[in-house]
Amino acid sequence: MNTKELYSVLEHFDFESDAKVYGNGHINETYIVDPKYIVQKINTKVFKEPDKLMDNIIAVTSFLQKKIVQEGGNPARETLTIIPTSEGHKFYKKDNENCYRCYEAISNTFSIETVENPHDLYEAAKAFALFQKRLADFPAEELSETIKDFHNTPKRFNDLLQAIEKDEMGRAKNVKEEIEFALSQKDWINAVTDGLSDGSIPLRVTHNDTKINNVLFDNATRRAICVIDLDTVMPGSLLYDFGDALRIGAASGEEDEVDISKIFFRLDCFEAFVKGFAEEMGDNLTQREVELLALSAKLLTYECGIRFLTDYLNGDTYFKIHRENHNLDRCRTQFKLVRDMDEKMDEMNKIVKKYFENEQN
Ligand code: ADP
Ligand code: GN1
Ligand code: MG
Repeated sequence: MNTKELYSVLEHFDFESDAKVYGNGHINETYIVDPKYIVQKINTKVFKEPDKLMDNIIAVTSFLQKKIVQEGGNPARETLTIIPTSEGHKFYKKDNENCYRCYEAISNTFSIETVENPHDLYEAAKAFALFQKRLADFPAEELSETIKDFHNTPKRFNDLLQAIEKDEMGRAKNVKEEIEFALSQKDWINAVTDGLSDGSIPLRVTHNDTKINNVLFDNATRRAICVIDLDTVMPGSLLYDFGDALRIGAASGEEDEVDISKIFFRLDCFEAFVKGFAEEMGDNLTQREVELLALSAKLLTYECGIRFLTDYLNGDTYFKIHRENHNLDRCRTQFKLVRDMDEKMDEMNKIVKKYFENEQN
C-alpha cells in the first residue's frame, strides 16, 4: 500500500497512529498499528471472493472462541479476534479488489521463520493438532472453498505442465534440470488425493497453510499458543497440515536460501513434530493417515516446489518476490528437501511407527 492508501484504510478503523510493515507472509500485505492491531490488505488476486473468505474466518474464529472458553483457555490469545471497521463492517471493502481487515495483535508473541530448536517444532505440532481437534465437529458444509484444489497435487502438476508449454517469459530454458526433476516424480504424487477419493483418508476441516510462521509463540513461555493465517481453512486432509508444517519446520535453512548445499531435512525436527502431533492427536488418525504421514512431508514439499517453479515460469504473479529469481531459489530449496527426504524415508517411517505404534484405529 502507498502512504495515501494506508492512511485512508486506518481512518476506517479510527486509528490515528502510524502503521509499520509487519511479518514475512507471501500473500497479504500486513501492517502493525500501535502495536495493538494488525491491519492487512487481503490479496484479492489470490482470494477472489473476499466476503466469503471473511465469513469463513468469522465462523471459524467464533467457533474456536467458544471451544477455548469451554476448555478454560484465553480466547484473546489462543485464536484471532477480528476488529470491525468504525462503521461496524467485518472488513473495509473499498471495492472487490481493495479489501482490508483488522485483527487484534496478539501481544508478547513471536513467530519463527527457520527453526533452530526442535522443541519449537514439538510445540508447533501440538498447536496445529489442537487446532484440528478443536475443529473436528465444525460444520464443514458452512465453509466456502477459498482456493479451489489448493492441495490437489496432480492438479498442481498439470498447472506446471501448462506453464512449461506456454513458457510466457521464455524462462523454461533456464530451468531444464528443475523441470526434469519435477516431471520425474509423477508416479507417487497422487497418494493423498487417491485416499480422499477412495475414502481411506477422511475429509476434515484443516488449516492448509501450516507454515511455521503461521503459529505465534508466547515470549515468556516459548509455548505455541495461537494458529493464525486462517485464509485457507477449508475441508482437506490432516496430511496437508502435517506435511506442510515440516516443509519449513524441518528444513535446515531458509525457504529461499541460495546456497542449497546448506539445505537438508532435519530428522531431529521431524521426530519432535511427530511426537507433539501424536501426543495431541492420540488415536484420532486412521491407519491410512498414519501410513502416509512421512510421505506427506515429501509430498507437500514437492507440491510447494512445483508451485514456486510454476510461478517463476508464469512471471512471478502469485507469490510476493523480493529479488530476481526469488521463486526459483525457493523452488530449489524445496526440491533439495524432497531428494533428501527420499533418502531418509525409511528412517522417517520408523519414527512415525515409534510414536503411532498403537494409536491408529
Ligand atoms: P500472509 O497470508 O501474508 O502469510 P499472515 O496472516 O500470516 O499473512 O500474517 C503475516 C505475519 O504477520 C505472520 O507470520 C505473523 O508474524 C504476523 N501476524 C499476523 N497476524 C498477527 C496477529 N494477530 N498478532 C501478531 N502477529 C500477527
Ligand atoms: C504462502 O501466506 P503464507 O506466506 O503463509 C502460501 C502457502 C505456501 C507458502 C510458501 C494462500 O503462505 O500455500 O505454502 O506461501 N499461501 C497461499 O511459503 O497460497
Ligand atoms: Mg502467513
